[in-house]
Amino acid sequence: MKTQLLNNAYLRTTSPSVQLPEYERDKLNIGILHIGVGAFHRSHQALYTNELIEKINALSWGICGIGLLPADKELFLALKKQDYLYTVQVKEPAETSNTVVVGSMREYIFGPDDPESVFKKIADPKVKIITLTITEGGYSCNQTTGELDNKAPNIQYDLQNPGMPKTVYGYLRKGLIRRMKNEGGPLTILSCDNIQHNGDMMSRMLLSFLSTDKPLQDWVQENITFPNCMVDRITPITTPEDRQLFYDSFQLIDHCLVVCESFRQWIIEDKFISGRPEWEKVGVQFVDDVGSYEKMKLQLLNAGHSVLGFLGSLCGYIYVHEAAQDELLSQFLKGFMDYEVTPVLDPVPGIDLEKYKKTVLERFTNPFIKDQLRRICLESSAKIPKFILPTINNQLEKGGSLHRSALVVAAWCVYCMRPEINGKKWIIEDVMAKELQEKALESRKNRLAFLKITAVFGNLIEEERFTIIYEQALDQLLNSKNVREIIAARIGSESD
Ligand code: CS2
Repeated sequence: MKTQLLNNAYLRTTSPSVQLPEYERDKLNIGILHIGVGAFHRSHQALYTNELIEKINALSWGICGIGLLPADKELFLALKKQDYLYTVQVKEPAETSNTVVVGSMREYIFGPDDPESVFKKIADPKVKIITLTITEGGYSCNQTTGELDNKAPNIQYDLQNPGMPKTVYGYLRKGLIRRMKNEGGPLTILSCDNIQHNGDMMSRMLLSFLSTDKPLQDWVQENITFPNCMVDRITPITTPEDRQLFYDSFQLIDHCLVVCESFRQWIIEDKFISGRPEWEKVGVQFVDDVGSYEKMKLQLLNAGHSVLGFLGSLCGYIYVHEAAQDELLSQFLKGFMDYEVTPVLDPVPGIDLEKYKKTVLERFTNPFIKDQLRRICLESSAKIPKFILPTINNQLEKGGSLHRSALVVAAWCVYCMRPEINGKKWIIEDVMAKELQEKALESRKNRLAFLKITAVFGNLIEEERFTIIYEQALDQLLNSKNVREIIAARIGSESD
């Protein structure tokens, strides 16, 4: 069989080895701009949209991808060579695995090389929705005040240099000014990041960024809606081995391959001011208030990931499934979910929490996706405030258990201290790496030093009930050679 690069020419092949889009892709109009085309967007929203276009010929909802970061260039060039086609490979046991080529992304603009085209697209009346996956840290929200971090260098830059922006807010400002002037019509901005009330957060940050431009601010308030939504699908970093395996199976080269689990969920508040795709036809749930679903997912699944990320790494594991299959770690995680998270969750309509937790634990043990603990731990300075701190703060208010959360934070501190592990240099992949490492190292002498990072922990250091348990946990981790013993001691019961 002849080998080939996945591209438009391949769509015309008479004997494709994978499932191809059957709709007329050249008739697809751009109705959605997506900022931040990472693996998750491609395994989730773009795939749902692909299925919808396939199912009901929804040709007005094609996606234009947008990259704003210099690091996005590599993917942009690879996608461009493939006419923006890529494959999603669901990795599960044979009966649930499947492989499909996604055609919903018709275009891609790389902002740093061509900002003008980004502004133009934002102003285009045919565009009705802008979706975002810009990561938890991408919103530049100050953890202590909950407001836009005006002091962040890129925000400062964009506030002072409106011509050539660097941040999502700078791009939006220029594009929206044009949309307002050209009467491009209302628009929905849909954040798809793992943040509680992600839509509200986006709206608050954007309006604050626009505070010196009253007419635009007013226009945004009247013409843009920001639904909250909960997104879920575990999507590891694609590795060269994944691509090789794909090639070996299908004789097709795809530099933009995405691998993921079969589970997926997307729950959205139905507040689309300018119309929306009928995503409910492909399994998306629309609700009036997504708050309790978001909270459940962030504080159980995402936080659960972080628990395995730090403790699993300290135990020497590389992959999530290895850590999740370790009886000791899974018991600890179960206790964390049952005794520390569950008591602070709100009732979640239509969801059996016990079942949900069981499914999360099962998903973590999936060995086929080879999800990396490294992926989980990266950029934790933006994740912990969203995934674990709400639980700690709620438990402080309620006088509930904190032993496990405190150990997790202490484990993160130790994780940030390590100069090397198994002879390999330990790299903290985090925009705050320097500060994290400095404060972690300082903790050897002053046990509470790590908690002084207010950008992450807010005022947690003032909460004595937490700091006493945390100090104890850190002490134990630093003085013992056996992490497992310390974890075992904290499995305990509800009453601790
Ligand atoms: C993970 C998430 O980044 C993380 O720490 O918890 O990427 C997680 O895999 C997704 O949110 C799953 O929906």
